[in-house]
Amino acid sequence: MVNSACEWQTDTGLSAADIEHFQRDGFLILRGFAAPATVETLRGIAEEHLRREIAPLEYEADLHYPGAPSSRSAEGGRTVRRLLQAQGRHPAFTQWLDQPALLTRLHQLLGPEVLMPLAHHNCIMTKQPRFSSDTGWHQDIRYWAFERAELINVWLALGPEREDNGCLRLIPGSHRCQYEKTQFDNAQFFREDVAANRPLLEQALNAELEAGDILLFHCRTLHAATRNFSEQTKYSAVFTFRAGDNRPLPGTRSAALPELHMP
Ligand SMILES: O=C(O)CCC(=O)C(=O)O
Repeated sequence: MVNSACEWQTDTGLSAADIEHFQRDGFLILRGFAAPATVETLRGIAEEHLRREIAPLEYEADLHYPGAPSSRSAEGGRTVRRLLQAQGRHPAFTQWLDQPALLTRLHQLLGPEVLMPLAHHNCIMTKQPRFSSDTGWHQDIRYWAFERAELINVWLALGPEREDNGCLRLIPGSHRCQYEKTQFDNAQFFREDVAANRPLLEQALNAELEAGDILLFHCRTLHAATRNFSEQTKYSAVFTFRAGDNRPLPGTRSAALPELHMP
């Protein structure tokens, strides 16, 4: 697990070692990246939108993952998994995304032209006690369609993320592996019952985060998470980015919404 001491007050960009870590492991944690005031603002918006059930929303019941209520009308059926289209919910999200410290690092990893697709992630994960679910091992690119499988997710913790509240688990280096179709099930989850997958699964690490930490991870990096066993909702704001020359394939879901051109 990478623990880069990256103070939000001073901007030195990613070091060569950070970049090498990201390229090798397919993820990188930058500690204390968002200022406490930013976290407080974004979290406050998320709490209010969750309380008022402001659409667009994804409900746990819609996905049928293990632990999720069986339908929206079942007990806990209105448990929200994600507040969708986060960037459009409040100007504070644009402010968070537009800050030079983040842009500098994205340019270091993606090159001179960086875009943020509004069609993928662009959400606040709201992992709630009691009715949240387990997300199996997967690569985010599984349902995305771009010229190259080379997008980068930025996951901002808006509170502590631990094993007991369902922090992300990631497999270092899994973004560089080549896979057979048989290693995945029909829903593109990496199968835990396949012997050939075990050596990789045994390398999984917990991405434990504090509020304000960010986790950058590659869209091919295998990751998973359990449901939230704690008493508090876990909030995380998640966005994805691509290089200018890695366009969405026409006619796909990835091309269905506009994209933000990042400065
Ligand atoms: O927090 C979780 O349960 C996993 C979320 C995730 O992996 C995803 O949305 O791609």
